[in-house]
Parts: sequence; C-alpha cells; structure tokens
Amino acid sequence: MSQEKQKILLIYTGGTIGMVKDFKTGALRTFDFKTLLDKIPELRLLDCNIETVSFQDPIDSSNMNPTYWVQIAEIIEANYESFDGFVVLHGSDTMSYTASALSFMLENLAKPVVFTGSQLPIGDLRTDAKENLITSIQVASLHEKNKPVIKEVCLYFEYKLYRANRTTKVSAEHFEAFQSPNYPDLAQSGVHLKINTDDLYNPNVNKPLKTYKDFDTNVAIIKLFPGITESFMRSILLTPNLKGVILETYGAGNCTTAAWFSDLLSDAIRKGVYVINITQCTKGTVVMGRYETSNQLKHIGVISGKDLTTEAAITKLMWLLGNKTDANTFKTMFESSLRGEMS
Ligand code: ASN
Repeated sequence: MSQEKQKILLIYTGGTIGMVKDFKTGALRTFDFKTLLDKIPELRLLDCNIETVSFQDPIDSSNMNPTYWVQIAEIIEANYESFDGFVVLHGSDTMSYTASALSFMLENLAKPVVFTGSQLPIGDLRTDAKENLITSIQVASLHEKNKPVIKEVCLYFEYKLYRANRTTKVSAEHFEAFQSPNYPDLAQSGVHLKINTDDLYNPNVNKPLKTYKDFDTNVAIIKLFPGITESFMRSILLTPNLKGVILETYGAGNCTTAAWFSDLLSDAIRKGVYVINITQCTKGTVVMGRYETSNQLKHIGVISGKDLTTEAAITKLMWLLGNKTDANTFKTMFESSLRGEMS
C-alpha cells in the first residue's frame, strides 16, 4: 500500500542560510525564498511535499526576541493539523535561544520541529546550507506506521541532530557550530541516518497541542568572575521590576563566600526575585552543598538550574515568569524537567 507523502512546512526567519552574495557589492543579502526550489533543485528529489512561509522581513538572528518567538509558534500552531513536520530556518547566532523557547511554548508537541541554519550562505560554493536543509527536511519527514518518529523541538547542524533545549553555539568558525554538552545526540547523519531512539523525547501524544505565548523579560544573567564588585552586583539586583536572575557560577555551582554577596542575593530573594544557579562549565551540573562555597546559596533559597544551558535557563525563566507561575510552585517547576531540558 503506498503511503501518502509527508507534508513539511519550511519556515524562513532569516540568518545566513537564506542569503546570497551580491557579486557587485560583495555584501550578503536575503533572497526571495519562493525561489528556494530553483536554488536547491535537490529538494525536488525528496519524498515529501514542501511548502514555504517566510518572515515578511527576514532578520539576522542577533535581532531575535520573544515577539518573533511568538510569530514562529503561531505559524506552527496555525499549520499544525495540515503538516506532518516543521523545519525552521534561523540564524545560528541565537538559534539555541529560540529553539529552547519554542520547546517550552509548545506543550504536548507530537510532531517534529527542526531548527537549522548554516555558517555559509546558501549561494556560496562551499556552503553547509544544503546538507543542513536537506537532512533537516528528511528528519522532519521520518515516520513509522504513519506516526512521526521525532516528537520534539530539535536542532540539526553538520551531521548531528540534537535536542534543541540542550544545545549551545560553540563555534563562529567551524561548520560543527553546536554542541549538546549534557545530553546525547538524537541522531547522526552518515551513510545512513542513525536515530538514537532511546534518547528521543516521548511526549503525551493524547493531549492536544497547547501554545504558550507570554514571556517576561524582566530578567538578568550574571556571570561571576574573580574580582566581581559589590556595586556591580547591587546595581543589577536593584534593577527596577527585576523578577529573575540566572547566576552563572563556578564548577559545581560555587561562588564567593563574601558576606556582602550572599546578603545581596538573600535580600533580592526576600523581595521576590528568583535566583537560579547554573554553572559556567560547559559540561556537568550544579550540586549546591557539595562544597562549602555553595552551601550558603542553598540556605538563602537559590534555585538549582542543574545542568541547564544558559539558553535553556534564561528562556525557561522568562517563560515561567510570563505564565505567572505561582510562587509556591516556581522552584519545583524550575527544578523539574518540563521538556527534557535538564537531567
Ligand atoms: N549572524 C547570522 C545569524 O545568526 C549568523 C549565521 O546565521 N550563521 O543570523
């Protein structure tokens, strides 16, 4: 019995992937995405039907913000029933932030949403865009017994598929621009596409998709460094309307034991600011209380971000605040894995 072709929606938001070099000026500019099939005729060989939708004004992803995240979520929501999978073309610079945000926004997602982009423009001779795009579409089309294989937000780049909210951009130079330091790759693309089935996310597919659209941006990220001053810490913690802070600490969640430091944090927490401890280390997790230099944080009510990436931590914070999460459940919610973002 012949199976129906999978329908994939390609959502173009901007980034290097959709740019071509203007040979007169040498500058990169976005190209009309409707001509995508002409630029990459190989796409016609894929065993799926592709439709495209583009941001009216495609952006460099350094200009990304929550308003655009909502736009992407709304495109997926509006087309959720009519398509089998979604591929989001996005600049690589902030792709991990957007993809992490989308993972929180799309509850009970039961279809693939694959983010991809490239380091070199699609029109460049040595471009990585074609492989990234073609394999992302293949990944989004994977199905077994008429059900999608991937049921989560993921990110495909340079022969690897990752859980999106576990990724971080690590290179502005190499084609292998992303890593998932604390979670295994979901798939590797070689001669065969090897899916690591045991590591895929298993959502509750019986519940309908629920899309959350509110974020609260009254947040801050503080990266500790030896020599950090009291006045700097105070100025951040006294930011008007501040509701949450991601504290990037050392090693397993350690920081200075100077009294002024814990007093400032303690005051902020008492005023209702959520303080989350994540580590500056790329790999590993926060364990408050393992060292004397993190014990005080535990006692004053700092929340553990465990092994979250900075991207997942800040988007989870803005999302939980945006949803007006109750103060009694905030810590439990933050310290729980909601979309497979933490171990
Ligand atoms: N600046 C670009 C962006 O993030 C970088 C890229 O896509 N490679 O939009």
